[in-house]
Amino acid sequence: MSDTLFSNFETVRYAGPDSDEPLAYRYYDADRVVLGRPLRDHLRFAVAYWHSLAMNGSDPFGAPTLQRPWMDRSDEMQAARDKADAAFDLFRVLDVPFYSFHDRDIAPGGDDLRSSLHNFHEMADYLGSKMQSFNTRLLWGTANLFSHPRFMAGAATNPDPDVFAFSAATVKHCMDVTKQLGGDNYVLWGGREGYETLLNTRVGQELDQLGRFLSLVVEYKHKIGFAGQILIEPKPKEPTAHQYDFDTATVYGFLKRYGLENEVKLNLEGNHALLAGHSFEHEIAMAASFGILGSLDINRGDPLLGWDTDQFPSNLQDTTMALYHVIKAGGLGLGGCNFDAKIRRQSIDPADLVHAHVGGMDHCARAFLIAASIVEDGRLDAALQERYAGWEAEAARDMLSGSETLESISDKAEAQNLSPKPRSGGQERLENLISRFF
Ligand code: XLS
Ligand code: NI
Ligand code: NI
Repeated sequence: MSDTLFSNFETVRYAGPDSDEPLAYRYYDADRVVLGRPLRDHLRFAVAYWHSLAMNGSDPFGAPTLQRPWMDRSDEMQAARDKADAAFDLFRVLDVPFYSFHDRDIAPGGDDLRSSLHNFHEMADYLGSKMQSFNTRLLWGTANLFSHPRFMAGAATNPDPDVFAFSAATVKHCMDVTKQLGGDNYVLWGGREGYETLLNTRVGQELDQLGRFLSLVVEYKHKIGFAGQILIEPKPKEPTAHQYDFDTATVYGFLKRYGLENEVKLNLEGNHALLAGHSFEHEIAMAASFGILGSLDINRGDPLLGWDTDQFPSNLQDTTMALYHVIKAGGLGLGGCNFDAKIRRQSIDPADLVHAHVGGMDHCARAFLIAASIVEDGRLDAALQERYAGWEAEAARDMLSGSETLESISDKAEAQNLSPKPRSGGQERLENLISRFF
């Protein structure tokens, strides 16, 4: 492999919290065993190909600011190979266990379906050969069904059946490649699956199209014996005004309607939670309670802005509480912490990309360690235990088990002439308890 953008960087090492080195892990000691497993296996960090290799810094008001060597190659397939070489060199520098991609991040689209698939498979083989000599594995694959103008009115929800078919073919091949590369998950983010105005939209029909599309994906997963998870990534707005996969609760309702709640889990993103008017921890706790927590796109948004800024996570309390709920849910399993996060448009040096990931990984590791200590301490758990203790009594459990009716409950309540006394929720006491861990 010839020189890449990252050849000058050594592999970043754990140096401990007191280190002054600008590029070192202070908390991410990958082999450190916490709650019975090494940090590496709890966190399962992934680099997102689109933000870190494909993104060029353009925004709605300005031209690209990031000029990467592979971006001005006239031979697009050579550019894709150069980009892949740089990607794996970045993975080496970070010593990161996973990566993730869209089909269009790793290979240029052609003019039609056949040429697009051809490019994609050729580059998948190239990545496969690189993965032989690197430790970095594939966390998930996905298809970009939103950038090309053919998808402007949606992919699965497009009024044109040919776009549905084009999308189905694209996803089929992307699932094949994800399996070929040993990916642990296949993700569907809704992209353009939503609408701008009801004047031109039949929402009922579009939801049925989306439900059918997802059923086809699940059937195909079983047909090819893909052992990974199928994940939907909720997002409430952007690019369309009304996205069908609004948030955890909406997606769960959708999965139930189409009978897919035991087949599909969620890839939850911090910034998307914020756009939905929720917190990341809310979305995680909701998904956990439905049994559909799959993986995390660990990033942050700007609370002052209404769009998806996809910044690297840096709010310690937010990340800690998010990871606390992940631990309480039993961990991420086949999922991971994917940095669906991009450097700012002025961060034009290759070093900025390295700093961003090292900081992000270290931040999450630190948050995880704090979350683990809250779990080990047990006082937060004990407070909840105590608050709900009334439900342990047999008479209370009967009300939930189906053995009581509204009438029988009423009879008993009247016989006891109930007069429940309000009890404090103790929020400030619990907030004070949590702040002691920081
Ligand atoms: C966009 C989404 C996207 C998905 C993958 O907002 O977060 O990046 O993670 O298609
Ligand atoms: Ni996002
Ligand atoms: Ni995302």
